[in-house]
Amino acid sequence: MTKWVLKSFLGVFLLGAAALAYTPVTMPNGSTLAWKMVNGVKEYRLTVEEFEHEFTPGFKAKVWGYNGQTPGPTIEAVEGDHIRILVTNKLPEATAVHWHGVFLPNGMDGVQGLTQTGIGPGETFAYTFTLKQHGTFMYHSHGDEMTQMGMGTMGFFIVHPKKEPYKINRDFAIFLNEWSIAPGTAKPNPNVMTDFNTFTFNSRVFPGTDPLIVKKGDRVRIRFGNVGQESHPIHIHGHAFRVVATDGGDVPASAQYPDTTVVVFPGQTRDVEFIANAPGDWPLHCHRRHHPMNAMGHEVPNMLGVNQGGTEEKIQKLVPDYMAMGETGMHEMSEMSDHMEGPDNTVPMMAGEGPFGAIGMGGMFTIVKVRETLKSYNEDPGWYPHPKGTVSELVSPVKK
Ligand SMILES: [Cu+2]
Repeated sequence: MTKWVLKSFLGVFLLGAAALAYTPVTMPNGSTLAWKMVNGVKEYRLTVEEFEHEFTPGFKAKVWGYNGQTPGPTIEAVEGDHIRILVTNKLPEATAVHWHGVFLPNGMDGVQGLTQTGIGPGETFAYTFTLKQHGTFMYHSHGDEMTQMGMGTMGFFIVHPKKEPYKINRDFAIFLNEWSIAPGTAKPNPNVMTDFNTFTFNSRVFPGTDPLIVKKGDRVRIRFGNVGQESHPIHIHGHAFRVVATDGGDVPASAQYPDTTVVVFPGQTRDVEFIANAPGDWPLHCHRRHHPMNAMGHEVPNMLGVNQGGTEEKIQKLVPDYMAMGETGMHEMSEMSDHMEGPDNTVPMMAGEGPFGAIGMGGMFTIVKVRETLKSYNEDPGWYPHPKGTVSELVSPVKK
């Protein structure tokens, strides 16, 4: 398997890279699926299996996904391609893979029991079809969906047009998802319907999310996908974007409008584009208040404004991991987290250290780093060097 991937990856590199008629998609914290040509057909290989996934350093869980990744590696192809996807099932139960949004023969749609026999444990099925459209699509389990998708079986399926109407400089793809992973446990609980505690961009939580590195003036596309249980209003700072495509096709220019937040519902993809014209470190995050946060107990009593002098210590004698909500708010938690021992295998609710102190975020949060000059898109340029006189500053001493 490894040998095949390496060989085909080399094939992509040698045959594909020089001849690519499109800007390849960048999957922050993820990867693109290698392919090889077999008698005029682009052949891809997916193995669905269980493996350990890291959400951020110090926080791991056993999940299900494709080729050891959740989201699985992004399938990238071009309109008109004849493709074959070989799917091997290493799960303990049958599965099928649905190609969400892709126009194909009914029998290739990947719906267990309806359009095909389930792929049993240890079996490999082939899906063969020709791509008649371009756009951002997805693949995911369509057999025991609730369990399998709740465990992470999903990925992007991106089809580029034969000829790009204009040049995209940076093309990113971010899969949105939510999980329920109780602190100290090792598996997501797919039975949870509403009270999720882990909200992810490409199955990572901040501060484990890769930044999006772009150059000033770049035309940037970000593709979002969601096959989860919740909708996510994704917001960008410092810029306005337009939704240029959905999984149903391109949005005509006359129907596009500027916005700073795009809601991505379960079963949708949304492609947004903007010109990165403002240098800086700009957050890109879900705007639901609990989603750019990490795991927290939602049964915590509201202690805002309550003098708790000594109560927490007294309770901790009886319940060692007890933590009360801060009396001035929650930010004190992010400042405490560096010297406070939490439960095993989780991450502080608010985390990340910025150039001005604790950032106090988590979950669905990352940073778009726009720079006038860049050595490379693959190298984090560090924190934004603000021009003199452009940072908000203290003008009156704070009375303590
Ligand atoms: Cu959200």
